[in-house]
Amino acid sequence: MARDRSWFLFELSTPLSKDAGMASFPELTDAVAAGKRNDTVRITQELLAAGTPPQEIVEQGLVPGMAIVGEKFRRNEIFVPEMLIAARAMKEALKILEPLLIAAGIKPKYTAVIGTAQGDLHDIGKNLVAMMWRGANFNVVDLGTNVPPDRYVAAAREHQAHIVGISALLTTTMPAMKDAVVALKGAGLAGVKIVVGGAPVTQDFADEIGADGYAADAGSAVELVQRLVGAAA
Ligand code: B1M
Repeated sequence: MARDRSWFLFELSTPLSKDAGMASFPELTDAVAAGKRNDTVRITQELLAAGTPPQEIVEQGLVPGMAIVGEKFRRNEIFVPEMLIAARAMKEALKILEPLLIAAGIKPKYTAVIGTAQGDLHDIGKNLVAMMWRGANFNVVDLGTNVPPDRYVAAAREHQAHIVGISALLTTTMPAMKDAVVALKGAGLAGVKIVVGGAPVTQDFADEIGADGYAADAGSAVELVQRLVGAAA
């Protein structure tokens, strides 16, 4: 479903500063969405030098940039390479901001655990989803591939996760996805939402195994988890 972007257009036409030429959030958002690494770093540094709090730079500059990337990816307007380039730009800015955020004791509000189902070694799609969740300012704990059900449960408990994501690329590992969902539901972890995805997975299968959500691609996976935790824009 297309989201109302009128707020974003407003932001685009509203510079932060009255001083012509000063860095603004919309400029930063544009730079990330276009994967312009040097511009992203420069604007981030300029915003910091102007006294902008790092958290605002993340939430109002970088995250909206990755949201645009996710939406374009979902609509097949851009593809994996563009997405990776944008993520690289965001990562460079985060390298500058993360120490400042940590020093200020600021952490992402939501945590997501993600991994590929037991028996399955495919991780390209899972990594893209993890990257987009990070881009949406989730703390992401990546368990890697071939993850047995009890590891999802242990990690969800240890990290007090809001989301557990399970990816599967093989029809033969879809039953392991179901086992993980059953284990997570049986563990009685309050408030944890389970989301699934991967090429052979469908909404029907997700419903059948009792998952809380299904996403067909990394862009939709962001909207899904934001909706599930109640953080949707
Ligand atoms: Co494999 N492989 N592979 N493989 N492999 C497939 C999946 C296959 C379709 C190829 C084919 O036969 N045409 C086939 C599966 C058939 C089936 O079960 N239906 C297959 C097979 C059979 C196998 C082996 C069994 C081959 C063999 O050894 N005989 C073997 C299994 C190994 C194992 O896992 N135990 C195997 C091995 C491998 C490699 C190791 C060589 C390599 C994986 C490398 C890696 O991941 N690090 C590999 C690859 C690369 C592929 C293909 C070519 C590409 C998969 C991929 O990365 N796609 C694939 C054929 C194909 O798809 N064309 C194939 C790109 C990626 C961006 O898309 O992963 O779908 P995808 O992720 C998307 C969405 O699905 C979604 O978002 C992503 C981004 O939009 N998504 C989620 C994914 N996870 C999500 C989670 C979410 C939400 C959305 O929420 C949590």
